[in-house]
Amino acid sequence: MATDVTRPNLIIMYADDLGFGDIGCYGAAGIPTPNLDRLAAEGLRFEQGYATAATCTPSRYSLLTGAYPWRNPRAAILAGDAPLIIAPGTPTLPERLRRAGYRTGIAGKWHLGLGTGALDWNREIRPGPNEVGFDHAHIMAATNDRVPCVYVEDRRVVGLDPADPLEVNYDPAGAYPDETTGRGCPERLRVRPSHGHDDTIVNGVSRIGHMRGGRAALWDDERMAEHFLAKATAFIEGSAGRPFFLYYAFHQPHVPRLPGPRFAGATRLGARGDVIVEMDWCVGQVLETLERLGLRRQTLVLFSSDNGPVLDDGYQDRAAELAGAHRPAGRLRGGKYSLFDGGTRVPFLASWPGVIEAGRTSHALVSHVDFHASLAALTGQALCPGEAPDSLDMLAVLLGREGRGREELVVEGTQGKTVMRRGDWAYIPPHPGPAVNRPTNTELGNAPTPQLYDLSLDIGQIRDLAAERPDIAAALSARLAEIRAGRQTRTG
Ligand code: NG6
Ligand code: CA
Repeated sequence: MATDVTRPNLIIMYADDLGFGDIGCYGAAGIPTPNLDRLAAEGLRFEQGYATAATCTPSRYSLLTGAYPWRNPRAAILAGDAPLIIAPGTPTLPERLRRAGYRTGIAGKWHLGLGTGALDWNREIRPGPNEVGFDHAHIMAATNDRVPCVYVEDRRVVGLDPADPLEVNYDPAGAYPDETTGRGCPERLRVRPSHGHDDTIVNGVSRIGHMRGGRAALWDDERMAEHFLAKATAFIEGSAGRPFFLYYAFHQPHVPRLPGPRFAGATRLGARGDVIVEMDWCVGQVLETLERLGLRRQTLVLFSSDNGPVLDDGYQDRAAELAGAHRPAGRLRGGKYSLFDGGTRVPFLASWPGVIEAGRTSHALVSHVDFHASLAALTGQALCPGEAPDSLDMLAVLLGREGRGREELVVEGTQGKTVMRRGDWAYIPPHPGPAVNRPTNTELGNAPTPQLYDLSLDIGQIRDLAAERPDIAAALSARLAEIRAGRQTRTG
């Protein structure tokens, strides 16, 4: 069948905490990722592809809205019972594609909130993904280390027994009288927390937050990968004859890292390496599904990660001890939570056989915030002022037809603290807070004085040039202030 270049199927596969150095095609030696390597070999690999923030909720917010996360003060790591932070009616990416005739679906991690507050998990759960553009949604509410540990499909908790209602709260003093917690019963744990994560125990793993009831609906961590994969492939299969948009949001390699039995021991790096191999297998299964259905050449596949890597993110799974020579962020400094590039520069692949030339590397600066305007352009839609306010049309860059990407980009570490990228320069304003986050052992990039790095010469951000080039630091500082004060960065 001929390729329809105006209405290809679109798949965004989005890893959770996967670093710039974590997969083979980005230099990882100890973690075999043949499927992602094949995706890169068949398409385009980006050296300067960025998440908009160094944590999950803000990045995902930008991915779907085309807005920088710090424009919305609620776009911060959310509790599992937080309300939805995208207002229904917002022209999100799936909403836009739906208007263009696409069937839209999400399988996997949501973490953008559900409901409007005081959510009753036993009734219809809305608003949620179905209210902001997804025809079909099979999700976990937040993260795999947060309650509720259940799946939600199209506004309903899956498999809930009405006789055993589900209750959830995030009150630090909110433990239910009959609840077993990691704090109270550490002997019941099969993975112990290293920091936090000592509330409700589910499947022998203590989580963040309190929950009780809903026992028939509890997920099985070891089967989560195949669970979401089955939903993703069923969605593709169910879209026959109609262009589709699938947002496949992996839970790997976020904590707790509990690979399925086939993948336990797949690497020498412990569970963190093993779940990356498991995720890579899922990528391969999706590609195989496309091939089997004859859709591979009619599908643009984008793969990336919501933020950079972390080894110890709260459980004693030996990730740091077993990492050996593996550098999850590659040559980058910092990782998840960091203002340094390790926080946000992530694996970023685009593949569309027959349209994107195979096996190339792009050095263009590009961000997930650009998916919105780029895919709007691909599907022939114009953006109105105020819609997807920070998203730039980078379609030619994503398709490898143009080597020049963004001239500038604002990137968030955590809590609305930002970095200004322009050309090869990264300017980190003075930010309060510790230089290092001790529990995760991450260099955060906070400093009382401004920092300036030339990434073309110093990808590891070792040599601070702020004192040598105060002119550039001042110009970038002024530009950052201007963007942050404005309502959108896109003109026209
Ligand atoms: C932090 C959690 C961390 C992880 C993160 C969110 C603690 C001590 N740490 O607060 O484990 O869940 O939130 O990760 O609770 S993210 O990838 O979804 O942003
Ligand atoms: Ca994440």
